[in-house]
Amino acid sequence: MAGEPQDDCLFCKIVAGSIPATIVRETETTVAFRDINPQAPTHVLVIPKAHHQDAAALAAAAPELAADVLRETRAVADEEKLESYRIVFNTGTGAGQTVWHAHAHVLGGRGFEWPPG
Ligand code: D5M
Repeated sequence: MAGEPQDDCLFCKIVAGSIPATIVRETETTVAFRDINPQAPTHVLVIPKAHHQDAAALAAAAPELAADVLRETRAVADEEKLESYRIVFNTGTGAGQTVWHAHAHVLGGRGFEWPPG
């Protein structure tokens, strides 16, 4: 069910503390931790604690929680002293999503091209 922890979800396990992560921020509703495979000098993932499979599902089912995630991307950027940065929500296999728990990538510390790859 939307929002409920999933036994087979990697990010639900990070929320539960049953697998380790380098957590940089935590709120009542969100966790931010460093990506295990960083694509930029700063690469932090911001996730809702509740399980939603992707950003689209999160926005539809829990828009206030989606706003919490977005607010936390700003807080991470401030803490990491990023003047400019990229926020990415890969949504769906074709867009490169590999973990089926909604997450925002916060990437910074280098330049970025447009259009993205
Ligand atoms: O992004 C999923 C991201 O999750 C990808 O950049 C690697 C990251 N990842 C996978 N496992 C871990 C752990 N255990 N800790 C931290 N980061 C992790 P996607 O947009 O779904 O491709």
